[in-house]
Amino acid sequence: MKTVTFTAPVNIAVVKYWGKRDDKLILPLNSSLSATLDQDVMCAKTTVACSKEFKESSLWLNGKREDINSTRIQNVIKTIKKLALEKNPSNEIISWNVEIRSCNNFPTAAGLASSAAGFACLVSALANLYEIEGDLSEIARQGSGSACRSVLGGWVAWDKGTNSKDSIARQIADENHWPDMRVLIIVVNAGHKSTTSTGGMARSVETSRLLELRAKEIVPDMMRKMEKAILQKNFDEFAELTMRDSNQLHAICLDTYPPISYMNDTSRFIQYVVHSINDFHQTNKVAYTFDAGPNACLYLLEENAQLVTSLLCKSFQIGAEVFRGNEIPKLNENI
Ligand code: 2P0
Repeated sequence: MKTVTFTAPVNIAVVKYWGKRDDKLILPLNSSLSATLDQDVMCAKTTVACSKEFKESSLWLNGKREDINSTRIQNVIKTIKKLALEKNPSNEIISWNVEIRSCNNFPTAAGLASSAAGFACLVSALANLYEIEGDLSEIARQGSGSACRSVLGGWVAWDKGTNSKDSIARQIADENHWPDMRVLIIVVNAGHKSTTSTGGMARSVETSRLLELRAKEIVPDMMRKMEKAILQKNFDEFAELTMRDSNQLHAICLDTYPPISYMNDTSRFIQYVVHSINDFHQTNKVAYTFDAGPNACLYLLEENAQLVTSLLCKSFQIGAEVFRGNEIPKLNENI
């Protein structure tokens, strides 16, 4: 029997991936860019074991048995076993059944990049089990698109590429590049989202003309600007681009037919508070971004963390008053 355990971090995109041009290989319509988070806070942990004694292969997610024969899991396992066979045809463990046990230390399928961390982790663990070396992002991508960005640390671009080999992750700056950058995650709802990312983006590809425009005209320019803002550590510019890109994703979701709403009233309240804080200070102190769920990811610098968190808390207290039917206070004057 051979066992390995790996952890892999979540990544939060600032230029979002939304839409595939090839569903099987998971090739995206547009390039995307994200920051990989520190993995001691949010990560997936996966143990893979293989043994001659195992009667069958099995998959366990957060303690619950799941179908190991799902296409994506099988694509990943088969690709890695094929590489392992090419490397060492006499490696007998390749023919043994595997047991995969994975868990997240944060809400699963709540729009917090759980599949990204999960597949990045699975691919790293399997590669280690079968002693495969080299770039793993192409394989992770075939498990879940955004997973290819989680195999690298720091600021990571996923170039849309022209084929499977070059549609991979590229580190644009390492984890030490912007040491005072922080991400604050506000869990608005930890439940499973009603429209999966995969289903949502397929519907957008079919029905949204805005998505076509975004992929062709907008993202290439956005990628250049975002990369530059990150390399120059220009927070004001970075924040505006991040918020615009998030808003565009959710505009596309509304342009999808039937429309998809991932953000809820609490998400929009957070969006409003962030703009109020930035307007009041006449510069961007904080940026929101929302994935395929209502939860908010806020990017901010360490020096503003206390200011922003206390203003958010105050705003939620005011919000509760409003909810009770009291008059809407002017937020700027209250903070
Ligand atoms: C992103 N999301 O760039 C965007 C923003 C959600 C919104 O990547 O079908 O779970 O497995 O390739 O990777 C979520 O999509 O979708 C995602 P599949 P995935 O982070």
